[in-house]
Amino acid sequence: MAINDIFQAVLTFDEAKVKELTQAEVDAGSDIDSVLNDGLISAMDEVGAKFSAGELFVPEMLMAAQAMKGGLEILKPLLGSGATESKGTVVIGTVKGDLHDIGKNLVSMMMEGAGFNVVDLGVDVDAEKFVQAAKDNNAAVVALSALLTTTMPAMEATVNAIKEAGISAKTIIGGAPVTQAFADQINADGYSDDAPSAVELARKLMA
Ligand code: B1M
Repeated sequence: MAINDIFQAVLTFDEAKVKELTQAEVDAGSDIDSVLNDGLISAMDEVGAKFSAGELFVPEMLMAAQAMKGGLEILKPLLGSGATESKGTVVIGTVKGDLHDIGKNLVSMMMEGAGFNVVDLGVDVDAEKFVQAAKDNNAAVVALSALLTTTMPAMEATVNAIKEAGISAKTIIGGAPVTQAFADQINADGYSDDAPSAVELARKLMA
């Protein structure tokens, strides 16, 4: 019941309540996997489904992600300690020359909400930094964001650098000017047009 309350609190964007309820579950010694998967992650899955159905929009998705993050911060020290299993590492960033980060942050938060270990490199990230981070963190997926047509070539440079470095991580790309055709052209492993579908894509590529 209390875990369902966490689910509802995320869906009503109530960060304070998510934190309070999550802390109460931790204090009560509840199963962390269940708090994460049935409380926080399923709520974000629901948010993703509502977004895809046109029932929620970007600002609401950001508020839900922020509320989910409140709970995740409480669970984080317990994650990776054997209490629960990470679903794999995603290295994410906005490519070189590009300072737009709202969409990238949303993807990052949704990835975290889905249980992935996320290494967020921020904005204006060059190819070498992506390669190094993918190596250092044994990334399963490297996610690239670009909002400018002028920075799309930096995606190609990054995808090439990752492949040339012999890293097995899958590369996925997104951002307003990016298309599936562009992903095919630069040999990226996948493209998604919004945050929930980026999560689905990462899940598929890691399966
Ligand atoms: Co800029 N900007 N901007 N801007 N900006 C755009 C992108 C632009 C379309 C505006 C316009 O002219 N109509 C235009 C680009 C034109 C083009 O290249 N075709 C533009 C421009 C030109 C510029 C500057 C060059 C302006 C100037 O200085 N002359 C400059 C560039 C700076 C730089 O990056 N070097 C610039 C600067 C800025 C601000 C700093 C002022 C600010 C950014 C603040 C920030 O991000 N912290 C800004 C903003 C806010 C925008 C608009 C208004 C909004 C972008 C946004 O956050 N959207 C934008 C116009 C618009 O889109 N209406 C515009 C909301 C966000 C949730 O959507 O990022 O698309 P989005 O993310 C989506 C999906 O794309 C997807 O998921 C998200 C939703 O679920 N997605 C991914 C994103 N990344 C993904 C990665 C994935 C998967 C999915 O990985 C697998």
